[in-house]
Amino acid sequence: MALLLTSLAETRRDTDTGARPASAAAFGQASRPDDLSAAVTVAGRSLSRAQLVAAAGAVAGDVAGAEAVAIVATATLETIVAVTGCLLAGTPVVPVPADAGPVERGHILRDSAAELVLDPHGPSAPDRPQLPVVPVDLARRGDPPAGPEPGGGATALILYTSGTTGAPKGVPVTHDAIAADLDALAQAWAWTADDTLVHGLPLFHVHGLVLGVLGALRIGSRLVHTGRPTPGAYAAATGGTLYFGVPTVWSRVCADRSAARALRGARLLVSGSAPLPASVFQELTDLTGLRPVERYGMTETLITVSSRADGERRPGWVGTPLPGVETRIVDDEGQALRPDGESVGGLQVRGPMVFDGYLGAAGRRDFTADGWFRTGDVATVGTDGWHRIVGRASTDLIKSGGYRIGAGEVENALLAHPAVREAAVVGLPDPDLGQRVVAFVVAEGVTPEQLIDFVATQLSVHKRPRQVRIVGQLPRNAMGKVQKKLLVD
Ligand code: MCA
Ligand code: AMP
Repeated sequence: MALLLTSLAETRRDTDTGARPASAAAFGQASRPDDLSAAVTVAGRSLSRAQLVAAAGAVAGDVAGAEAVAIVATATLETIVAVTGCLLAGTPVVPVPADAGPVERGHILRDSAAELVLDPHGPSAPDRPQLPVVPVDLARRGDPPAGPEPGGGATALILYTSGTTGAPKGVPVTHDAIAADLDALAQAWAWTADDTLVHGLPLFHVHGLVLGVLGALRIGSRLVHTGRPTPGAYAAATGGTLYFGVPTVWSRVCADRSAARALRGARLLVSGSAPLPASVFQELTDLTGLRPVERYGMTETLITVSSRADGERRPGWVGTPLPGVETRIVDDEGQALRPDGESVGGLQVRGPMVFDGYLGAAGRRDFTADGWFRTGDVATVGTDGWHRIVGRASTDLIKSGGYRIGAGEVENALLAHPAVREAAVVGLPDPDLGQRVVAFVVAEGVTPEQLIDFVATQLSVHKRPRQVRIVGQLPRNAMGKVQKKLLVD
């Protein structure tokens, strides 16, 4: 297989003299001038490629042989070093949102069977006290273990993502899937080592971690992570050519006109993770002179559809399938629909970046017999192959600020509060976040604010309801099922 972190492997080869395994000294020394310049910057702190490889080598020594390693994924250089170290060692990485509350973190650690926790901030108390917690120290130096590279089919990451009900599910993502996706994106976006990638997205999801970190490391472009994805930080990043953001970020950039104008020198602005409103597309174009590239994907499939650097960009449309990807839309019976720009159906995808099934799940329930993954998104495809995402089949998956949030997980968190008798969670349209999480709750002796704080302490903070409405009863049909459509209306 092609090594996932090819450009880092070059750093090792350049500093090594032959076919023997790279030595510790070799990892610590740089022979190319660019190995000494800042390759990765996070919130103003930088590492050269050689420093990154050396510090990651030390981590690799800590984690080699573990079944899986959890990383408390703060937006820091330490997280990038920790992830790189695990990948070099062939150890699956389980990124844990830094603000995950005890319920969410406990589930992720248990379900993934992580054997140790890498924590950039040292040994804080995790929710499984029996797990060893290893700090990440940028000053340490080491070699990855000199064994064979992991097979391309080996799991690189186990990412946790919301389903409609219950706790988040683990998505194993292989080295090969990531490599295939990044190479396809590099082609579509003409992304090269000459680029400087700028973004400030969280490092525990596909967007910020796979595209935003592993993409830069594989392709060899410089990475400037701004710590937070604020308009001011994007504007202040020097030398940026390629910028990533979720629609909320782009809409906030547009609201800060001087920040938007500071991006005029960029090559490509890329939006994804949620629908980019046509009005934001237009405003961004007017302010920056750049028509944003939109792309579509999922944790389970990585990015599968995108517009191209050398092609048209259409507001409201996410482009055409990446090289190697097949898509189709189907009706309720699973019959393929014609790509005529009008028929609306369930979107299914196939390709080398699509996962094989959820961690621990028996069978491939979310795949058709002939291997197509049912995305759960509803789309239309034009005669020219362009895709438009119309919405989601289920109202129980909410996209807020680009985060995928399962209504069931938030409902369960609310029901764990002693004052709550019933709860129904929906996503309502929101001008800033796309959708905002709103909870309708039957409860006594508790305020909406107390319930919002309760969820924020049990789960990741971004999953908290932005609004709680205390009601006398929930609308139910004759079967007793909550009628969420009535709540949304
Ligand atoms: C507010 N805060 C609270 C509470 N209320 N803390 C505790 N309890 C409360 N009740 C604090 C938060 O901790 C935070 O603190 C601050 O208020 C602001 O938080 P919040 O309001 O949640 O942030 P925001 O400004 O609304 O965030 C918008 C955002 C964010 C920055 C756009 O949504 C974001 O980063 N989205 C990116 C999501 C993403 O990467 N998705 C990719 C999924 P403090 O300031 O101290 O932190 S991958 C994917 O979708 C696929 C594959 C794809 O296609 O890419
Ligand atoms: P996640 O697994 O968190 O990556 O969320 C994946 C979901 O995000 C998809 O199933 C879509 O519903 C949504 N999504 C991602 N990119 C886009 C996009 N460009 N336009 C519309 N929806 C998107």
